[in-house]
Amino acid sequence: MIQPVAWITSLIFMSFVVIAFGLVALKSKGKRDYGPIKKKWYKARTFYGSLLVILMLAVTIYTLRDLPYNQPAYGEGNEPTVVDVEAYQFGWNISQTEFSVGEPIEFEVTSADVTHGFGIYDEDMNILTQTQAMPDYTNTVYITFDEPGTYEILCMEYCGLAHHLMIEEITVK
Ligand SMILES: [Cu+2]
Repeated sequence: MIQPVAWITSLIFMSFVVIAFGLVALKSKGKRDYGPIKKKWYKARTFYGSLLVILMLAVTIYTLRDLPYNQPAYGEGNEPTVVDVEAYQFGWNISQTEFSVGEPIEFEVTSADVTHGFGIYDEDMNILTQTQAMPDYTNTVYITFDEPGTYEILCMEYCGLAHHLMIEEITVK
């Protein structure tokens, strides 16, 4: 069924192309004065081009005026709980490990030695969010837990022999 349909459709479109070529070939014989047409459409091009530039400029200025985004991630008056996280070989220093459902949290993640990975997993070992823990640098990651439970923080970057021991639990009530 598809084969004949494709064949007929192709034929129809091919005949369109042939007709278009034929028309252009026929028309090309006649002499026309292109001066006025050219002038008219150059004017139109300048007009629409300028309009586009002005429009895009306005849109760009309007959408980028808030950069850099320094407003709070959860909106005004809804400041997240700031939690300091420091990864080290081989463990985590976390300033707070108990949270409430619906509480916006901002993890400020850094490392004391080498690069680690900060990953938060739920009880089924699904990753919820992650960022790199880098020495002399702080990465911010935001999360709001929707469900109570015990969540695990695992290192996501191989960082040495006891990398697999970098496990920390956080509780959400
Ligand atoms: Cu690590």
